[in-house]
Order: sequence, then structure tokens, then C-alpha cells
Amino acid sequence: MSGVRVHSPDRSDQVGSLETAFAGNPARAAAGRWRVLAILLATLIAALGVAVSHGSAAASTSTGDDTAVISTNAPNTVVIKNFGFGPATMTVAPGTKITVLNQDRAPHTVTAVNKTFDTGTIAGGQRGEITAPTTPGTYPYICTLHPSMTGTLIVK
Ligand SMILES: [Cu+2]
Repeated sequence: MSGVRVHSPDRSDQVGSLETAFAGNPARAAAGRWRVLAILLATLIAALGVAVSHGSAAASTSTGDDTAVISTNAPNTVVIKNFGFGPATMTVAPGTKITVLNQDRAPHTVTAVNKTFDTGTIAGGQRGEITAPTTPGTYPYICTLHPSMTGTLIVK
């Protein structure tokens, strides 16, 4: 019964006398213990509240990241921008349909060097489509209008 301490600014000067009083007064000692428990409980609830709010903030942040990734890296899609293919190398399963988005103003093509696939000319801002070969392998491709533009399709 003598170990109870009440840490409160307005009572800090009375701690010693309180301990003495508690020892001789069970009712006041019990009141002191409840007060300590109440303070501990309030601290615990506050800590939990902080943890929960941090958790939900992290969740909403990661949701935003996922959305951004989906909008810029659509599956089975080649984006043409600034006279380049992105991704420059893409791996797909045999026979996969691949969308080609031309985000330049200039027209472009996606044409296999060995001619196994070809979008034909895609006007600026338009889209085309190719179907990946059914035979696994590595297929370099170019834009026939700008042969310095090169990409690679890997089928496996
Ligand atoms: Cu081109």
C-alpha cells in the first residue's frame, strides 16, 4: 500500500504526505490507485488513437501509389513517346494481344524486324494493336518511319 505515487503538478508537493495518509487511510489509498489507473488508461487510449490514425494515413498513401502505377504501366501495353518505345523491352506469353499507344504527334509503327508483327502506321494520339508471335523467342522491332527507334519483344 505504500508504493502508490500520484504524479500531478498540483500535488507534487504532497506526495510524501499522501503516501503517509494512504498507509493510514485505505479509502484514500484506493482512490489514489484508481486515479493512477485512469491516467494509465487514458495514455493507452491516446497511444492507440495515434497508432490507428497513422495506420489509416499509410493505407491511403499506398492506395494513391497503386493508382498511379496502374495508370502509367498498363499491362501488355507499349507506349510511344518522344520517339521512343516504353518499355523498351517487354516480355509476354505467346499470342498475347498488345496495345500500342502513340502519345507523340508524329506517326509511328511497331514493326518486327522479321515482319512477324506490324501495327501499320499509327497516327499521332492514336492506338494500334499487335499479337505476339506464338513461337517463343526474342523479337526486335523498329518504327519503319523512324528506324532509329528500336524495341524488343520477348515471347516465352
Ligand atoms: Cu516512328
